Amino acid sequence: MIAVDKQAAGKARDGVGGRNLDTLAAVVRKAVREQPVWDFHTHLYPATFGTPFSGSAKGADPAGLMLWGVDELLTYHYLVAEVYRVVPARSLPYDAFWRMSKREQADHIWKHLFLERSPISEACRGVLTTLERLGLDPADRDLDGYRRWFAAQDPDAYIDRVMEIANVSRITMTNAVFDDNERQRWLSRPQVADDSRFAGVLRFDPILRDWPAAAKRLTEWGYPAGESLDVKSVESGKRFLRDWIDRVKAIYCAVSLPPEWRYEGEDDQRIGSQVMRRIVLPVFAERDLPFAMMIGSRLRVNPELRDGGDMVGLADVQSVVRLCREFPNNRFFCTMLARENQHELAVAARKFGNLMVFGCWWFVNNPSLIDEITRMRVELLGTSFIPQHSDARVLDQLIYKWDHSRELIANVLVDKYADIAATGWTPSEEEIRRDVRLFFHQNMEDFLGD
Ligand code: FIX
Ligand code: ZN
Repeated sequence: MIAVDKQAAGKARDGVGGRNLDTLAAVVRKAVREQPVWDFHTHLYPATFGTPFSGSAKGADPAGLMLWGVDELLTYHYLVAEVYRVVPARSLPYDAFWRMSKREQADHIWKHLFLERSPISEACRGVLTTLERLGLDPADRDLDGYRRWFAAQDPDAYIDRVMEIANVSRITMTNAVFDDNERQRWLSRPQVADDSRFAGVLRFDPILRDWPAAAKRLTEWGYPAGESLDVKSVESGKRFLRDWIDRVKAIYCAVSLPPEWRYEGEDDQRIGSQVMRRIVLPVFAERDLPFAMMIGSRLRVNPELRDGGDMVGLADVQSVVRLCREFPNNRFFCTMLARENQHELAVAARKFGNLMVFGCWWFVNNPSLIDEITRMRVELLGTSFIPQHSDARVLDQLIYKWDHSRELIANVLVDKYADIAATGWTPSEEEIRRDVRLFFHQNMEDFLGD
């Protein structure tokens, strides 16, 4: 038991210091630092999916899906959007930027966001944290020096190195099977993802975002389906999901949905709601697989920025509530992109045990908002949520995404444990480690129902 004298804790909290609270804080920070995390959502791939940058290995694959190294870090779509704030398109037309090599794009971003302005945005700071944690010195500001270091790394071994530094136990992929490049890699090499470091997730956005277009593709792929949801189309849709759940060995299935997405209930005859009710949720209930909904991304408001051109919009939590109520045999993971949706979503999770809130997604994955959202969720949900996912698109990003989030989550937990310690209820180190394991691993594993 950590000896925290109630009075000292009370006094300490009132700001007159308290050696005991320091002890408690040290135990919490150690527990958070040492707990391996099962990363709930990333866009990462093993080297078997090919890599445009082969480092010390042979055989770079320009269309490869494993992204890593300093040039990928610098050309992250967050930074592409940021550089177009300081070098507008009239100075560098978008197509000219996209015609540049990855290295030239990285040079452009390094010059304008790191050298000519202080790299204080979260995405810029992330590059520096990653370099520093890899043992490179950001003070050198020597991009070519950093490149030489990365060029000496073997991609497959480097995955282990990054997972070790970030203390990530398992990486959950996002297998976007409507993406031709990815789908072909699965079809041409079924064991392409046989790598225990990575877990598969079936991502199938078009089926819920645009059924008519999805039905055309399903038909091309041997799943005859029409715009109207006749019995044959429903069966095809279900067969498609079952086949790909098996192919990617999905631990859950996921979509992102626009802010306008609505589910009005069992009488809602709009095509998207019918697809949800008649194809998607029945298959997931049958396969006992949770369904992750990432809601609030308005895609390509500036298509010239490609992945950097998406933005946020206010979404409807009541549609999630209706699904949880109407489908009690389905389990739902949910994260929302808009800051303004976070409170209502956390309250909704208090009402439905089949709803698990996760992560500070994308535009709320910033220190001030991670703190706000995590603090509110602990106050409303205790230890029964998944505080974060990395959403890493570049392998090395695991390092900074978790480094920054662990610190912020620890800050919240230190305050929350101090509050209960002030009452005399002092958690033991084991209890703190148990709670931290819930946040970083067990809640996910339990909700997956493994
Ligand atoms: O829909 C998603 O999974 C989003 O996370 C991505 O599409 C987005 O581009 C991203 O990288 C956010 O961090
Ligand atoms: Zn994502």
